[in-house]
Amino acid sequence: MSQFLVKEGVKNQIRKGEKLVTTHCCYCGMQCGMHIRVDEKTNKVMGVEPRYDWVLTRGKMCPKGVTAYQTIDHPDRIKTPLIKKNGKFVAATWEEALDLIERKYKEIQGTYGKDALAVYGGVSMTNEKCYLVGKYARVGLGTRYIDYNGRYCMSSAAGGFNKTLGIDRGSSLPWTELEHSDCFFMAGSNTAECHPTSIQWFWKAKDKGAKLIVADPRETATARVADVHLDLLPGTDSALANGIMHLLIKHDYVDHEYVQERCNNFEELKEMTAKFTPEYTSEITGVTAEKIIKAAHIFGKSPRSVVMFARGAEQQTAGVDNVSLYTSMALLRGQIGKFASGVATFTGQGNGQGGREHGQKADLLPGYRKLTDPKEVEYVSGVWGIKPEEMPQPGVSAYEMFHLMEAKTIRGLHVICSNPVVSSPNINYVQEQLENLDFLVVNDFFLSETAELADVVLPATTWAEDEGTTTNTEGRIIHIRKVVDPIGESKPDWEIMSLIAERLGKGQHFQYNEPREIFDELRLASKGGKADYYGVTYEKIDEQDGVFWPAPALDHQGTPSMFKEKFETPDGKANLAVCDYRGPAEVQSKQYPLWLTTGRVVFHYLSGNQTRRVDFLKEQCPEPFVEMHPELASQYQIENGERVKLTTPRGDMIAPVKITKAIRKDTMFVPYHWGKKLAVNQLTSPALDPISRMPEFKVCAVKLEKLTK
Ligand SMILES: Nc1nc2c(c(=O)[nH]1)N[C@H]1C(S)=C(S)[C@@H](COP(=O)(O)OP(=O)(O)OC[C@H]3O[C@@H](n4cnc5c(=O)[nH]c(N)nc54)[C@H](O)[C@@H]3O)O[C@H]1N2
Ligand SMILES: Nc1nc2c(c(=O)[nH]1)N[C@H]1C(S)=C(S)[C@@H](COP(=O)(O)OP(=O)(O)OC[C@H]3O[C@@H](n4cnc5c(=O)[nH]c(N)nc54)[C@H](O)[C@@H]3O)O[C@H]1N2
Ligand code: SF4
Ligand SMILES: [Mo]
Repeated sequence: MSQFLVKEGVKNQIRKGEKLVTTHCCYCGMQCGMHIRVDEKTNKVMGVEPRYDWVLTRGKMCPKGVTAYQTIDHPDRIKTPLIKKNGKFVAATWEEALDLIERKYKEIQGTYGKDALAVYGGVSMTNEKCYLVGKYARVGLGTRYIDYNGRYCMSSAAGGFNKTLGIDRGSSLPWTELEHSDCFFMAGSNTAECHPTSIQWFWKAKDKGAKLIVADPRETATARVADVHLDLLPGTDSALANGIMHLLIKHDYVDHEYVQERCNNFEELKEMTAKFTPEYTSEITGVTAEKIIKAAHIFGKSPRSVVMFARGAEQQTAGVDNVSLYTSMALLRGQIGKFASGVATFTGQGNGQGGREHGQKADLLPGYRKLTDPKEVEYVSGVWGIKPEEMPQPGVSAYEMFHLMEAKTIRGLHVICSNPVVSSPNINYVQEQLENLDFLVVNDFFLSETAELADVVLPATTWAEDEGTTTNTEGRIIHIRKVVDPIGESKPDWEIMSLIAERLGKGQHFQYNEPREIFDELRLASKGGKADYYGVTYEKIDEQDGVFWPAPALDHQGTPSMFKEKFETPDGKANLAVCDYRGPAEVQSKQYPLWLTTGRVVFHYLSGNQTRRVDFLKEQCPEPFVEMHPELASQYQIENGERVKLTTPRGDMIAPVKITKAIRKDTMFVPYHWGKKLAVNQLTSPALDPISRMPEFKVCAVKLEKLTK
């Protein structure tokens, strides 16, 4: 096996009468290695074993991962297509469901044009499926309107990386190098709860003396063990990063040779950061000047540092600026392109990296090819067997599609692998738009809040019922293996899309017998693009236990470390970010005097449609809560556990209070894993980053009320 494979001396047990199928967890971007235990006689899933010899996660898994197998044959699984009749779902055959979809799609497109249908994808699917969603929209339906749930997740990281480094690969280094780093600067990442199995690498480094700096309005479990916790006001990351860079320049921690040879804009950056003195930075961020200075010295002195961030810094209207500025901190120190140093975002969903490379985005084709570039369009048209002029134009971002539904530009929607009526901002508005559609189709394996609104629900398979690949948070492409046959009459999404395309007369473009054939087409479609998968084959993935993209040729082993020689910008140099501080879109007022931020807990995953059905996870965390500081609670005479009301101009919710000193006094935190009246997204702001079109999930102004008994 490969040089990356590490054995820790622990062997997985194989029990009599069982087989182990080697695969990866279906949830977050860590993609922990696991074996699923299957009864050889009945072919039923029995349980799970963490995989000790998987190089990145080494036998570690979190509570979601070890219970994920329980969702495979769960009693709530949708086992047949469902058609809504008189407001109620009725079980239907595939023929009936496809007949109806064909009729309605033809009717809508016949009357209002091709673009009246839209597709809303997701990245809990394999690369093969994600790739096909883009092709299904553009070739199968012929619509320009396609976007996906990663818009709410990785889009600001993508925007910032493209701007500074010229390519959107979530990590510049393989994470197995992290144990050799000297300093981690982590902004807006609740690492211990959201990427739990990555923690082992930080601890390994810490045991050898590495320093940890955490920027988060809350004292998360990770912030608690940090050398400096920068407890910033939500939405002020750009000021903080500018402030740190001011000090890196002032104390001459800059790697001048590197900056001179490999970066643009240093003088402009110096000018911009001049005003971000510790005092001015402290005024904006609410972090004391002492802490900012301490952090800058630790970071500045570390020979091998890694700047890392997650949605806390990215889900803001200044998300792209924040990513660009934090990345620039690493550039000033000359860290990107060196061993055990660099920059990385924590990828959210299991295939959050791969799923954004292959054409689910409104303006991108496979391999990160641009829909606005005629040459790129010509190339992909060739692979897809269509004429370049048949390729639809770029569409709009996920949230902006709801505006087009309101305007009746979009009249039919196919949601594949997302639950937007829970996960979008301002969901009372979103629900209204989904209810007003002429026709809504949802592919899911559990009846989500969004599926409840559908006219037709198509039973998809879980990750364990199909083969494919995903690309983890490092950029490593890995193999997801089929464990059992599809449950009930469910079908993998690629098959469902192919069946519908066939009905619409596009069957010749969707002739696949198995996922490998789709992967081979993806390899070709991405060949020569930025995210080049041409040299990646299933065989190579198995041989090497993962392949890092880009791998542009069949004899190429992949690229674990990026930017060693040059950046992917036109001139090969990185662009240092010159961005002033821009505050959040919403300001506090007398009516809405506090800040609300939102995020996750370790026991639930995203909209909760999967994890809320697992008894153990439900028991650990049955409902949302409002985290607040004891001083804020006492100001409002609120006690721990008491139910309070939160209101913004968009909606309100009632939830119990969790009093903790581990949060700023002016900020409250609510996890977002529940729907309907328990959904915090009734409150959140739909203001978008101007470049990435990412909503500002992490900051809005809110009113807190004690309920009269
Ligand atoms: N348990 C669990 N793990 C998950 C997921 C899950 O749902 N549950 N989802 C996966 C996915 S898709 C994603 S995207 C990732 C998300 O992973 P994270 O981004 O780590 O998770 P969040 O809870 O969204 O936000 C992280 C932190 O940002 C902080 N924060 C809030 N506002 C700000 C701000 O203005 N600036 C800064 N610097 N910090 C701020 C919050 O206090 C929070 O601690 O997790 C992945 N892993
Ligand atoms: N307030 C607030 N809102 C947020 C965030 C936040 O931090 N705060 N974070 C945002 C982020 S980072 C994200 S990633 C989004 C996620 O938002 P969503 O995309 O809504 O999240 P999921 O719950 O993963 O929805 C996926 C749905 O598809 C189903 N599913 C899973 N795998 C498959 C498959 O292979 N095929 C099909 N057909 N279905 C499948 C699941 O059952 C589930 O119903 O939420 C965003 N919303
Ligand atoms: S949710 Fe993430 S950390 Fe937990 S087991 Fe799955 S991949 Fe690993
Ligand atoms: Mo995400």
